[in-house]
Amino acid sequence: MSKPVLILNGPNLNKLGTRQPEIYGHATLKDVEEMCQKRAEVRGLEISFHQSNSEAEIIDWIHDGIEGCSGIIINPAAFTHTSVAILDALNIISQPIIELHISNPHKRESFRRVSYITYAATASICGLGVNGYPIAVDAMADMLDAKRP
Ligand code: CA2
Repeated sequence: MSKPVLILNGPNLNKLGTRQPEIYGHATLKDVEEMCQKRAEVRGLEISFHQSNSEAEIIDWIHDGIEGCSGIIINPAAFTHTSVAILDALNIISQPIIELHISNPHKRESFRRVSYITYAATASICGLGVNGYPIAVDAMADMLDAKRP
């Protein structure tokens, strides 16, 4: 039995769909989880989907993933631009890591152009709206298939 892919979401993403639809769209995080679940079923993956406003909780999930996951898809939200602690946790992970953003941070405020997380990411997806999530699930499935003997 293969290990689940962790899908981790950072601060304020629990409020997705309630404001700034011009940037983030109308889908809620529950809708996003369902999109990921559907794509994961098609690709034969198990996912474990989480959101937290706490940096410590996100780090604890990453630590659990050291032995307990086959890969990590992470939208660190604002922690992208601030958290050396999440970067350090991701650097312990040897499985594939996809950094994901709903918006394209590069065309927004200049502080969003800096990502600490990119240093640990195998790949990054941004600017595709919430469709980036099932695309990330597909990309993760492809990477895991490629690693299989
Ligand atoms: O584009 C992304 O996915 C971001 O990671 C979202 C973060 C932002 O700080 C990053 O620069 C880019 C913000 C998440 C806020 O989430 C909400 C979205 C809509 C409504 C309420 C919260």
